[in-house]
Amino acid sequence: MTQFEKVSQNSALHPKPVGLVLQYGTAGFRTSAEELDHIMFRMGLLAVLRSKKTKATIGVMVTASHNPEEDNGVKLVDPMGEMVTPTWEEYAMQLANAEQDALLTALMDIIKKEAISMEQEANIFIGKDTRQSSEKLSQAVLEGVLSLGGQVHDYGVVTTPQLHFMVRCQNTQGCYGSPTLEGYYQKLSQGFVQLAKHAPNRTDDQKHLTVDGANGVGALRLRDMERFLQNQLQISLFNDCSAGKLNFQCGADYVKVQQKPPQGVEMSMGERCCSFDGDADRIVYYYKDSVGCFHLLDGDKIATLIGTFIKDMLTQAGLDLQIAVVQTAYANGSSTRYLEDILKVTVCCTKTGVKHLHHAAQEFDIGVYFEANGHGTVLFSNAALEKIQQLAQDSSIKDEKKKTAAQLLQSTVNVINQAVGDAISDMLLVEGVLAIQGLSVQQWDTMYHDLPNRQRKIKVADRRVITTTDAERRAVTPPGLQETVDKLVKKYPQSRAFVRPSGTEDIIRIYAEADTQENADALAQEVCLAVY
Ligand code: NG1
Ligand code: ZN
Repeated sequence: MTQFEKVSQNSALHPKPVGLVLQYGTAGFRTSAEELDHIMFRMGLLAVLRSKKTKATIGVMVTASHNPEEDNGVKLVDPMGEMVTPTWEEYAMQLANAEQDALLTALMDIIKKEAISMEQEANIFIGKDTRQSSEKLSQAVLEGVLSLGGQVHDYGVVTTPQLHFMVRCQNTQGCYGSPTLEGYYQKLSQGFVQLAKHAPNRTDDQKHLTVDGANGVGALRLRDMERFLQNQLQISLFNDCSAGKLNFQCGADYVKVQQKPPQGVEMSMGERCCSFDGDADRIVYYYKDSVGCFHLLDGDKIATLIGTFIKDMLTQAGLDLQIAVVQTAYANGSSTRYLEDILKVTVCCTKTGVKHLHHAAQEFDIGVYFEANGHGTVLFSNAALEKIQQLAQDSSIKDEKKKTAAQLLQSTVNVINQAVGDAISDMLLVEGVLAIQGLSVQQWDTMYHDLPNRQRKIKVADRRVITTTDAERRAVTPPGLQETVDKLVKKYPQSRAFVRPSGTEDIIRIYAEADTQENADALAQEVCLAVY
């Protein structure tokens, strides 16, 4: 049997429902788990082609992140651990949406367009989250890969950022780390322990952190990692997968959107808490103040903390490297103002979706990028990495402050997962920075005050009727919508609002911020009415 006959035969075991059309959105394919079997098999096929084309290992992650347990999804991971390039998102859709009898033609078409040599070997890394459907769906990916003669390493249940990390390690011949869970835990924890050494006299309270694992994979893998942290962090883990439902009334997305604490977490006053999302690529922090009032420290606050720390260290180390913070339209207006006016760093705004932020961050020596929802990381250019490493290893430096700053920068580099936003890695960096700077969560919170804001979503027949420009901050169609939003915004002090179609769900999202919560809510409500 030829390879293609095998594909044809096996694909019949993963039939596509006639007429079903799915989009490769911001986070890959994502929908009800029941609709995904054929998609998984076909993404296995596509991963093989991508691997042959790039002559590198490609990742396939099965997850629907913060979405409900009943959903699932899949995305491809490119050789350096980034999201797959846009042309290949198109191929993903061609392959996924080809009717059963047209699958081989669609496959051949990609092979021809990309001039892929089928002789080339292919290596695929597969990972999955804890969803019940993930087991069977990742098996379908595996069958797709094997049908087209690819080799597979199945990492089983890992966080999304762990799979990205493995792919990057594998394709950089170990320069980035070792492509194993052990390698991941070792690299990140060593970076963190080095940071923590610069804050020697912390009390147990200061070392204590409450973590909401969203009943997902992040909880499991954080448990594995604890033994590497040398008691520098004392974690109380809740929503740890033992009983509750994934993402249900817990997790980073719930906390950020609802602006309230997750269920199932014991929080005492003033205590530092954080929530991961369902695949542990997002994190938000929060605490309850002395009168029981809830305070959220989201991706913007994390970016600001990290940006400030790195800038300080660069100054102390005497390193002239350009640092920028990349945000989206969802970034709180106060954070943007703080970064530009007080911290005086370059701030860029891109479209929603990590790939856009990642791309923009690559333009700088050091690019800190975070979505307000807590997805983000820091990218260092090769030149920046070299300068930091050289300085950190330079034994001729006599200036202690300079030497320490260089070493702290080097440890910061080690703790960061540069492949993609990573809740565990971001948590360790935040914990390290707070420790070094001797900051409590309340002190961190006072860096700037968030403008009250409200996010809403509405179902519409076709979300594509709304198109946007200016990093999604202005609506181009339907005609008249933006003018109405502009008029509404004028009614409220310090306000801002925008409307955009979601890239991951069949909905329209509305965002509003203003001087008071009442005004932010009222503005969001009025904008919702304008969209209907
Ligand atoms: P959409 O559905 O396009 O808004 C959501 C998040 C993004 C990003 C992606 C991928 C918000 C408002 N949007 O995108 O930031 O994280 O999911 O998971 O949080
Ligand atoms: Zn996620």
